[in-house]
Amino acid sequence: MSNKKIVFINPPYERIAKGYDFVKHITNNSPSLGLLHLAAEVRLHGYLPKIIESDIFDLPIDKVMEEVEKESPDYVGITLFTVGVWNALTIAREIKKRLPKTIIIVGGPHISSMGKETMERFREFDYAVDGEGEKILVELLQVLETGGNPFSVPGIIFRKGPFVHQTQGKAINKDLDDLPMPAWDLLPDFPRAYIPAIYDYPRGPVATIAASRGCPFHCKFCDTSTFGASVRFYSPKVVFQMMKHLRETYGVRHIMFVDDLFVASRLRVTELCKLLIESGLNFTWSCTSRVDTIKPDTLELMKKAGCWEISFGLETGSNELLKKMDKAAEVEKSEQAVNWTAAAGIRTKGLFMLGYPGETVETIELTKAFVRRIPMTIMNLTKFTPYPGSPIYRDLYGTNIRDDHWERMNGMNFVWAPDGMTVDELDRHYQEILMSFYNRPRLALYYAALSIRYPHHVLRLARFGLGFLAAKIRSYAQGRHGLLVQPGAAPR
Ligand code: B12
Ligand code: SF4
Repeated sequence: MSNKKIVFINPPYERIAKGYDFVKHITNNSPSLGLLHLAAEVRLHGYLPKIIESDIFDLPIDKVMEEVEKESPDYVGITLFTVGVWNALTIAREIKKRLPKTIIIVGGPHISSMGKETMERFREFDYAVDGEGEKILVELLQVLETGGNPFSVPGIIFRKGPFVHQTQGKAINKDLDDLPMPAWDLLPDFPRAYIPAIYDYPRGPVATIAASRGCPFHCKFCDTSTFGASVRFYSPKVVFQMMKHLRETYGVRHIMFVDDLFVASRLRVTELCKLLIESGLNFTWSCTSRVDTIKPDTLELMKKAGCWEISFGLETGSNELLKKMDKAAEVEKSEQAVNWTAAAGIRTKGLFMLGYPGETVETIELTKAFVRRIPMTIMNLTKFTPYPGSPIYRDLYGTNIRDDHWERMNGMNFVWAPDGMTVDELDRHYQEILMSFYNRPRLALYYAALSIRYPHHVLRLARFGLGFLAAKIRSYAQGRHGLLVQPGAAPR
């Protein structure tokens, strides 16, 4: 058993443009579940973990550093999404300057997809873990402490002399039930500070759970490099125990299942639903599903068990584009799934994407018509981004894609435009698609009713509105004449 300190960091990343901080009042503030799992596992082996959630608490890099220096840990573990790489690097540089003995370990989706390249490029990271980190991180820490040979640890990347080495294998947990429960107790101000996007849950407190890992599909825009194609599930009993723990310890009332394919196994979903119904705990919950894994009878049972919303990756209203994405789905099937979901009394959140290669004005018109036609309740439109680890990244890399776009890869910037379209045009269509969905009396009535039933959403909206107003006034006071106009730029 070790008693060494390890500080885990979810680095800050750009998800809100400067001057738009007030948007935080309405956006998703989910913690890094990965860090919660890692912290729980290392704690089992005697390590003393701490978690810094810089984005949720608006901590800029100097504040993150203050906290790290205060702890003076033996190890720092940083979770890397592509969008957070540069900020993680700045943090690592500062740690190397101020705490030269601290060993820096990185992992997460960016490492699972681009581990070797990242380690070759950034000497500030000492070790990287490829894939699911729980067991391998502990193995690595033990080797580091006993002066063992890192070549004996599978699935890691490290530097020895001038060379970067990658050991065989990729970390994967075959039996999820073996893992300790995520260390929610280590999250500062949990669950209060970790609220999802406005109107995306009925009432809090809210927590996230990944009830399975892996996805066998190969949609070309999706980065599946961390969990791979083999799907592994927690047993329904263990998922239920986690939910019960969250209710009894923190009063959590709504769960967001973040697994890629929550409904992949009807048997398991049915079993979990039965446990929830029998328990009388009255949880509400939301999950994701493919359109082809859902059936009316399962939906009916899910509704009875508290299912409030299902997110479907609908992507576009064009079959041609779905084919180009290798989505293995059709618009007609999507429509049927959304209709079934609405008929069961469950909300549909449609996940869409704009600007995928092959997008044209015609495919955009099909999407606009589609979003107005289906009984969807909430829409999430991302700007197509070729994330490293996705098959499309490999197709496009070397053409317009450059890694200096990393810090902009948050789904809210167009870092690439399809042939025949400019980013400005795409931005205009982006607004139009959202307006064609939201700007309808049916939706306005629905949200008015929801606000009356769950008034805390209105409070969030009011804070957002006040923030917007204050930012606008500030921008005029500083001579910017608008939020996006930089000082010195001519007013538009
Ligand atoms: C929930 C979720 C979110 C949540 C929570 C984010 C968070 N910080 O965890 C929210 C909504 C905030 C979010 C936002 C974004 N997300 Co997101 N998200 C997910 C989702 C659906 C599940 C993540 C999860 O909880 N998994 C379960 C936990 C246990 O796994 P994990 O976090 O990956 O951690 C494991 C390993 O990665 C590894 N590991 C992780 N960190 C570390 C650190 C060390 C030191 C070690 C050793 C190991 C290690 O070990 C962990 C335990 O096994 C995934 C899809 C997926 N299949 O993973 C996408 C995914 C991670 N998101 C993605 C993206 C792009 C984003 C956004 C940039 C934009 C967007 N589209 O929303 C933002 C940026 C967020 C940020 N930087 O924090 C991409 C990442 C691609 C990439 N290469 O960067 C994914 C993979 C979706 C996809 N298939 O394309 N997301
Ligand atoms: S988009 Fe969904 S179905 Fe497609 S590969 Fe990604 S997780 Fe799997």
